[in-house]
Amino acid sequence: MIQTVNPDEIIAHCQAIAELSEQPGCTTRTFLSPPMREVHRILRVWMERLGMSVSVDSAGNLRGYYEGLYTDAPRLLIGSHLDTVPCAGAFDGVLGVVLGIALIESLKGRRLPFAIEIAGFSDEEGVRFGMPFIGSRALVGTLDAALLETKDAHGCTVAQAIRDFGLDPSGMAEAVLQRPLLGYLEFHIEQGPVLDQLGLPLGIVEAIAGRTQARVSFRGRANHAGTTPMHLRHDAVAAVAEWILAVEHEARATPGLVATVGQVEAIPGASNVIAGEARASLDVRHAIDAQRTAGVDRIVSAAREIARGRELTFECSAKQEQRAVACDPKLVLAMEKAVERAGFPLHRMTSGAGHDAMILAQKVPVAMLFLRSPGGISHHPDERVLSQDLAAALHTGLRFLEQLEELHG
Ligand code: HGY
Ligand code: MN
Ligand code: MN
Repeated sequence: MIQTVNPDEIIAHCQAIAELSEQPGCTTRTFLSPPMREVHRILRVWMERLGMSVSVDSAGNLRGYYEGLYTDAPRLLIGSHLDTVPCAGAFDGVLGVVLGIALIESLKGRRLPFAIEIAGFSDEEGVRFGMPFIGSRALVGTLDAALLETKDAHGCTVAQAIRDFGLDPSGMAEAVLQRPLLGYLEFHIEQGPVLDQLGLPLGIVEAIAGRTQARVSFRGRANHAGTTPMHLRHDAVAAVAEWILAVEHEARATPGLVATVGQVEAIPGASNVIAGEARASLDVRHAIDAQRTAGVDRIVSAAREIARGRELTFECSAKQEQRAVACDPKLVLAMEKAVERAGFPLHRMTSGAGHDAMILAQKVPVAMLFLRSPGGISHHPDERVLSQDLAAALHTGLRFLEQLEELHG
């Protein structure tokens, strides 16, 4: 096996970066929050030591450039996101950036007939602004003025957050990916149980499931918890509770559909007040768009039914649709050959999680390589990755670069 970067060093890098958090005691790093500065510094030092030129673009993406054999050589983009969900694990997102840099280090200065650009996206999870993929949208040119005016819970816009970080949102055009492009490669933990249950180190992603995100509200009538008889209540929390079970029932009844209510808020939220309003999030996913949208329609109809039966009103808003995305067949084949040449078992799969590759696919062919998630745990501090699977991913990555050399040499 080719001598690559020590996988334990990669784990150590990710764990050190996981300490850079806006929340003491757990890993929370949202769009351009202060700890992101130190993440950029650590990765910049490493990339500059490898002779790469490094910058931060107007959307707060960290960008590293490893020259090819000749100027204006086509480039392969390798990246993932540097932000996290609240109380996250140490590997979701950042592993894809660290593995990309480690792949370049494993080249030991060798130049290829293409350049490699590393992208550490500023925001994929959408935690701060309720809008995912801020960073990667900038690379495909869709982070437009309207999106830059999106406000966070404190009324701060995306554009203002960019200025607060010391960047200039008016330079967004420079963030757009430069052509010619070979494609985009994202290493990512699977974040689910499939590879772990099959006892496999790697998964070749064929497609990424589509997603509908929405905000819903049930409105009834707030009242006194002690004096209001049960048959006279219009309790919004009781309604949303009934609906959440209906959501779960729908998803269990539809093969390949997953649906989650991750946030619930009772208003006014006092223990001795019947809630006049209940707000909740909805996240529905399926590999086939028609199945997903049909599932969403059934879930919303169930909500209207429940509201009507309880004499409440129901509203569904802020829907964001992300269509399912197919990875590029040629790159999937090249990745399959790379896994085989590196000596690992082949397994093609669909990603239930969303990834920046869904956005990059609007502009370039994309490929993803999954690493096993022990216990299938993710978006949680217990998220892990195995050293031997990192070694497998690095070897496969080097073989993948060889495939591209053969194709574009
Ligand atoms: O939610 C997702 O699918 C991704 O982790 N942002
Ligand atoms: Mn995530
Ligand atoms: Mn992720």
